[in-house]
Amino acid sequence: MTQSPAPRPPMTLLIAAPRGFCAGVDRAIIIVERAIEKYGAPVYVRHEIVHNKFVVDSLKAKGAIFVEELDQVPDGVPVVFSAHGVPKAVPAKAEERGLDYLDATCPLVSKVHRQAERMVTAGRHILFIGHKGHPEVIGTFGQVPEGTMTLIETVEDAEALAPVDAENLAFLTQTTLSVDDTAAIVATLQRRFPSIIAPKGEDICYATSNRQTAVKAIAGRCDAVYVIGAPNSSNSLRLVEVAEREGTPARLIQRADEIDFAWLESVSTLGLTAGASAPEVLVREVVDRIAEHFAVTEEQVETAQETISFKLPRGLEAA
Ligand code: 2E7
Ligand code: F3S
Repeated sequence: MTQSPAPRPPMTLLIAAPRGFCAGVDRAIIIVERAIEKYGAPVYVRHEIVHNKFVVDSLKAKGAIFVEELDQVPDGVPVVFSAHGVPKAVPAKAEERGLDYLDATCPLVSKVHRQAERMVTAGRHILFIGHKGHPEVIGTFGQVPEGTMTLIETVEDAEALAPVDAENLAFLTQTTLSVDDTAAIVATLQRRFPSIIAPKGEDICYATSNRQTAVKAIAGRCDAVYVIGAPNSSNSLRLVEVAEREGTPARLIQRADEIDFAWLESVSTLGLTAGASAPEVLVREVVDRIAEHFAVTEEQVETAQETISFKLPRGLEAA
């Protein structure tokens, strides 16, 4: 007699919304796709267009070639700059070489770039709150002359800073930071340097803050949280931190094959979210894989609705 399979234990999935792709990521991916349609393959892309292997591999399959530096792009082929932005020297070099280039920098990053230029023109020294080595940080530093911007990563950095002219400061931030950590750094700077100029509006973007609010809303009700995203995705890493700070164990996974079922053994409510560069198909893949092991009940928890979209660069609009 064949034995019937053991019943699957119950599992509630609380799925945060908003999650996943933001308007800047949608736009950046479309730019690569349209560039391939317009110019034909291959189209080069400087840096991962967004920090997600699945997205990068899908675009590779369509004819994109990913490189880290412009000098890896052969003469005569078009190149796309990633959503994270590039130092000014990069488009300048592309022009010098006569390369066709398309800039997929998120418009919200470009806005920070323009503010940096304006602040430096006004004679201010900029304190830039961000994570060392991240491409967005490298791109923003590359908008202004060397020595006019200082990186602040932590409250300790803000406390230790000894500026040449404390009366002449401004600050800006990376777009994907922790809202709470940044508020603490800004409070420190404003206490120490009361005349510091703040950015016009918030630099942390709507997508970053909405995803943090959403994961915060579910974390307290969950035994554990999975964030779908890549290890080099700043905004995804921040979502793990936010969940952990609510006292809930949280982990980053890229795809369903990284699910640790031993970790889920004592979990009856699991939170799920995805970073701004992680496509919804990967969320579905994770849900479906969990449903093979558990009797799943899904609940969407929505803390905001997003309607924002960005225009494409001229020449790439739909026909
Ligand atoms: C561009 C910018 O690609 P991501 O994972 O990038 P981060 O900056 O979070 O590592 O996510 C989309 C994105 C976010 N910010 C793209 Cl500046
Ligand atoms: Fe732009 Fe924010 Fe997305 S800066 S690329 S809208 S995460």
